[in-house]
Parts: sequence; C-alpha cells; structure tokens
Amino acid sequence: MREHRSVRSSAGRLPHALAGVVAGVAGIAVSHALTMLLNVRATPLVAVAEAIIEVTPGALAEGLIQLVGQYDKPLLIAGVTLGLLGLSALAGVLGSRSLAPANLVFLAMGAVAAVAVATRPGFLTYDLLPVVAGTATWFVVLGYLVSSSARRQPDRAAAGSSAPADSGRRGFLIQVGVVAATAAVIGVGGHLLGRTRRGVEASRRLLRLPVSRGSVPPGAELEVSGIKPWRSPNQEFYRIDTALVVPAIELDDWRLRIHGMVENEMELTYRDLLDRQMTEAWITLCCVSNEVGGDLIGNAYWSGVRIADILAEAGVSPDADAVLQTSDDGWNCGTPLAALTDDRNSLLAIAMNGEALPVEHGFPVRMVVPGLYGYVSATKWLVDIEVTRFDRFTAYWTSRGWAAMGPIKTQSRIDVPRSGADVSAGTRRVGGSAWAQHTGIDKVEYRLDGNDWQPATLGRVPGADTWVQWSGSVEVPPGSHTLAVRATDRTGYTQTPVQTEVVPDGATGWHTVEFNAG
Ligand SMILES: Nc1nc2c(c(=O)[nH]1)N[C@H]1C(S)=C(S)[C@@H](COP(=O)(O)O)O[C@H]1N2
Ligand SMILES: [Mo]
Repeated sequence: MREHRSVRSSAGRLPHALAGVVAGVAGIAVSHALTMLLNVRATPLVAVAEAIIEVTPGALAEGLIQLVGQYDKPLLIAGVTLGLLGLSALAGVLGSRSLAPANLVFLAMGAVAAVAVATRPGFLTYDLLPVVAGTATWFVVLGYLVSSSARRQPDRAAAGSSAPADSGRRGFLIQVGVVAATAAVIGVGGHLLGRTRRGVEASRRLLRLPVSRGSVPPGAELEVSGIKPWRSPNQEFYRIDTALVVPAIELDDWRLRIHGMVENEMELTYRDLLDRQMTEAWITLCCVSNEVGGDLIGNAYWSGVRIADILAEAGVSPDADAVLQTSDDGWNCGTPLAALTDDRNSLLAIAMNGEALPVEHGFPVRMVVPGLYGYVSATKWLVDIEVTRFDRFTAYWTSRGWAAMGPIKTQSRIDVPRSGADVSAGTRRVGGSAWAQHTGIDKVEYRLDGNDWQPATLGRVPGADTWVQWSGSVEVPPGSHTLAVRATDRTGYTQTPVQTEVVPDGATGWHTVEFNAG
C-alpha cells in the first residue's frame, strides 16, 4: 500500500490539486452570489485588489498602470484570482494527507480577504458575510472531496487492479464536476438576481422626489455626549423583517391594490402617489421585540401620502375594523382601521429622512403608523391593502402567538452611562430617550442606587409621535452604582417596574444600568 502510493505520488497530486481548485472556485462563487444578493459593495476579490492598489507604492502603481493601461483593474483581479486558485491547489495537495494544514491555508486566505474588506471606506460588519461564507465553503467542499476519495481508497487497495482505480477516478471526476456545476449555478444565479437588485438601487439613487429632509427641531437634542442622535440616520436605522433577500421592485412594476370592504376598489401607481399631496412628519418606529433598554427603535422624518385620504376615496364600509396589508414578499399584518382613518399621520411613505426609502426599509412604498409597533402596521414593500375585519384573518405574527393589537408601550432607556461603564467619581451627566408614540411623554425620572427619583430635563419635540431625549446629573462616589429610569406619559400612566417578556405584545419594566465610578 505504502509502495503503491509512492509510485503514484506525483501523478496522484493532480486530482488533489484539482479538488483544491474546485473548492477555491466554489468559495468564490458563493461569496460572489452573496455579495450581489446582500448588496455588499464589493466582492472579497475586488476588495483584495483594491487593498493591493492601496498598499502599492504610488510610483510603482503608476508605472504598472502605464504598462497595462485601462486593463489595470481587471488584470489585477485576474491576478488575485489566479493566486487564490494556486493557493487552493496547494491546499488540495496538503489536504490529501490531513485537512488541518489545508484549512489553515484557506483560513489565511479568508483572513487576508477579511482585512481587505474591513479596511474599505464605509465598511459595515455585514460586508464580511461573503468572506465568511466563502471560507466556510472552502472548508466544506475540500473536506467533502477528500473524505469521499478516502472512502474509495480501500476498494482500490483490496482489488489491487487498475479497473477500480479507474472507476474511482471516474467517480472523483464526477464529484468534482457536480461541485463545479453547483458552484456555477450559485455564482451565476446570485449574480443575475443581485443584478436586478442593483438596477433597482441605481434607479432609486437617481430619483428626485418632492420631499424634504426635515431639520431636527431646536432643543430636541440635549447636550449629553453618548445619547443616540434624535434623528436616526438611514444607515443606522434598525432593520427587522423576514426577508432573506429583500424584494427588488422596479418603480414601473409597482402597483398598490386597495380592495375588500370598500365602495371603490383602487389601484395606484408610484406616479399616482407623487401626484398627490405629500405629508411629512417625524415619527419614531419601534419593534415589539425591543427588550427593555434595547435599540430596535429609530426616529426619522417620513414623507408620503396620508392613508386616511386614500381610504376616504375608496369608501370604507362601516362594518370594517381592520386593514390587512401585504408586502411583495408575502408578509402581512393587520392594523386597526381607526389608526389609519383618524387624524394621525399614518403614511404610505415613499421617503425617509429626505431620501427615497432604502431598499431594506421598504422601497418603493411602506406604511408608517404613529403609535403602533412595526409588526402590526409598518409593512415594507407594500403592494396590497384589504379593508376587512379582525375576525376574518390572522396575519404573519399573530398566527405565531403575538397579539393582534400592538399599541406601543410607554418606555424609557438610559444611553449614558453604558451598562458596565467605568466613569470617574463626581458629578456625572446621564441621559437617554423615552417614548410613548401618539400619546406623548409627560415626564421622565431617574434615580441612583434606589434613592429618590429625580425629574429629568426633557428635549423639545414637535409632537407626540416621536421619542424624547432626557438628561440629568448624578453625584457618584467611588464604587459600583445602579441607575434606573422611568417615564410617565400624557395619560398619567407611569411605567411599571414589573418586567415582562417581549411576547406577546411588548416588554415592560424599568431600564437599569450598572456602572463603576473610580
Ligand atoms: N414586508 C415586511 N414588512 C415588515 C416586516 C417584515 O418582516 N416584512 N417587519 C415589520 C416589523 S416587525 C418591524 S419592527 C418594522 C421594521 O421596519 P424597519 O426594518 O424599517 O426598521 O417593519 C415591519 N414591516
Ligand atoms: Mo418588529
């Protein structure tokens, strides 16, 4: 057996190298597909090429560019790809003995790609997903090819003839072919799906909408560094949805159907919305899954058409009490009709902080309803509105144990100090936010170490539909401390200290943080 192998060793390396290269290609395909689908700015290969350009001394880079002209970038990417495949071949050869050194090679390549991606401008942690998935693919595919070739080995030794070796080789080639074909399908499929998405992104960026960005009202932001900004920037706005791949909707294809218990069914195009009166308002959106002290909450300046006006045109039946909204990807939710027809600014929103809705936040049109949790009101990629009755349907989350009605609970949060912070003893500024959308916050109080509650200073807000910043100061001697906060809304209700889970209709309890003074 030993002898047999040494005779075959040089020729025997080729299939192992091939296995490595196929694993390499599969990883590239997976990372490419994910880059396109998740709309990450650049593939890991491109990021590495860009990083190389960045670390190449200027004169050398210029000389090279002069040499190869406009082909510099494609050539560089081709070079990086070849280098990667060469190292993958090496990993394949190493992997024939033991997977550990092979995986070390892949891990090193993954680490280089991760560093390249993480040093690009505007990097988000999310951008690392294609690198992680590509590296995992390398491990899995090589492991698979090596283990199945090891399984064939004993047959060959037992038979001792060339026939099983041939059939073993054939089996190996078939496996390699299947992996390569799968990789090609994933790579090309992801590319095509992602391209639609990128097309929608591009036309979205070119849109010039009759909307404004809104300016943060004077006095809304308090001077305590570390409080989350009153306006949540779109890039940092929390995101919750069930979509693995977010819907990419071309504006020309978008229609909103309004039907059910109405006198006049309607179908609206994007243009129809633009031709109507725009309403703009500051509204704080919040997720029912937000834990006490959590950050699944964001405040934006929204622009859109009042849904109350549309429903008035449609002529709603007096027997209806609910509106079932459905998104392009089939998610749905039910909203109390009253919240869409009363005088609040419930919007068919087209813009967020003065920009067309980001694709992740529902482009081209979503609902925003002041005072209700997102899971019962804030449908993104909205395409269908059915006026109906609550006793006639259950929706995505209500059929999974969440409450049918989702009014937002009065809450408050401490942003400063952070939990576990080390601060210097003495007078310390503290602060955070409080919210009771569509009811309004009346007062916020905080207390240190179970002492008396102190009234907080409140930021000035334009109405009842947004969060309010609060601030105060505490005298902290050295040692460990606990700060608690509670809000009272304009109905006179003060937050209960009773802690409840987020299921079925939102958490309750006071936010407390522990910190150290020294
Ligand atoms: N189509 C669709 N819309 C949706 C959801 C979803 O899963 N699919 N999630 C809802 C939930 S639970 C919340 S809290 C808000 C979050 O909106 P955001 O991602 O813009 O912050 O969207 C709502 N709209
Ligand atoms: Mo949510």
